Amino acid sequence: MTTAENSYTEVNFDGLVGPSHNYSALSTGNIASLSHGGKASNPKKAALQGLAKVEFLINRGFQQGIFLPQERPNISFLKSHGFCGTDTEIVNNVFKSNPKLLSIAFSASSMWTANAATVMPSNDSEDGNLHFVVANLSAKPHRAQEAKWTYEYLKKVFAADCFRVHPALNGGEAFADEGAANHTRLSSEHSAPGVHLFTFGRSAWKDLPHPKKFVARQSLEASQSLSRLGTVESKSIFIQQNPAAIDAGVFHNDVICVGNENILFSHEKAFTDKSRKELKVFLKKNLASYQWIEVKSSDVSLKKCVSSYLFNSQLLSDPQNPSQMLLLCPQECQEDKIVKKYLDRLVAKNKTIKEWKTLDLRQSMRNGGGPACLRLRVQLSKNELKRIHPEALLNKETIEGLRKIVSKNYRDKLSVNDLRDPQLITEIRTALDEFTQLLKLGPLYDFQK
Ligand code: SUG
Repeated sequence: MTTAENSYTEVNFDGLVGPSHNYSALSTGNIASLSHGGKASNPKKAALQGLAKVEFLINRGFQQGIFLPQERPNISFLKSHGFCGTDTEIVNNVFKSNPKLLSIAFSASSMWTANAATVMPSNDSEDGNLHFVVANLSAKPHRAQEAKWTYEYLKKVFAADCFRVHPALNGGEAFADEGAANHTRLSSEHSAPGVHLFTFGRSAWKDLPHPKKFVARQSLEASQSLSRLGTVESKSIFIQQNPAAIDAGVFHNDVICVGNENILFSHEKAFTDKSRKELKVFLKKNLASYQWIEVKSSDVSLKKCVSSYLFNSQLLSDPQNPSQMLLLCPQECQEDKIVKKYLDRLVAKNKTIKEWKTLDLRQSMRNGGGPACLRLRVQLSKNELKRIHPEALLNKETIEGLRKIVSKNYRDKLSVNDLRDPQLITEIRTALDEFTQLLKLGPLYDFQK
């Protein structure tokens, strides 16, 4: 039975878009990233769009937390590749010798906090702790550099002894892990014990079907280690992404599947046939009641799923009316007639998902990051909620403060060539310094130490 003391809430921790947000085409397999490479970005707009999402959710009664942007350029990363001198000299030399390396060092990709870690809550874990396993993101160099800072940030925010923050998995490519983007928790309600769906794209050692065009990021072996570390093995299933979906641009499972409480919303082509069958049996056996809404290709094609990011929506239990859910979608879903028609039909006939809304997150979408990519979900009991670093939770005032800092310090135009401008480093550091002062979370960055 759920009482006030053992009730759980979901807090979404959004990644604040950093001042170096740009389009560098760093992510093969991610169609939006590749197709926008070289275009000018608007970091100010990107961060304001993200904050507008957070504000929208707070106004609707949801709890929100924040991940501040990571320090960029990552000078220590560049030094580890043999560059030396002052920061300006390093940036200039890298730009001349290997501009891709400079793009990596400036990447603002830590905004997509669905890839920060995998979260396994205390109502599911055998040891009764809330577990975070930081994602190693080892499939892409610009993302792999995020893990170290993410670990430190999580340790700071979730410092109490009821939280277990595990460092990223060791073992390189064989254990490549992309965090919560390939993990779905289902339960009859947030407070009830749940089951864990771990999705992988390949195996390091097993001979499994694999995509032909792109390389799958998450390994089965990594997913197994996550479940072990979170002590949720007895409630876990490991399901394989459909290689054809990966080839169509589904580089993370959250591009084609989202779950919340007892609803699983996915496309019929999300998983291999074998995994789809196993999942059916698993859900039947482990959940008293659930609804699996599977969208057919004849209703929405794989291609349209990727271009509209229909499944990268946030499926949220409405705090005002917990038996109902809201689907928060990117603007692109409104603009696609077929997707819009599907969503209108869904909310008209579904008894739980009663509303869909859209937000403009185009700056992030152009790099392949929709609403669900921008947030890490954390299920917290009432007691655990009291024990997290309070400054990492947002309210209207702190959102306004962040907005002011963004408006004052962020550029409204940034192209890859601008990354060598020495003034950019100063602007970035000023913004990061002001964020940490506002939220009293510092020191967080090397330049502050
Ligand atoms: O890892 N894009 C990210 C998008 C991550 C989306 N996250 C989830 N689906 N949860 C990625 O591919 C593009 C960066 C660039 O090209 O500059 C990028 O990293």
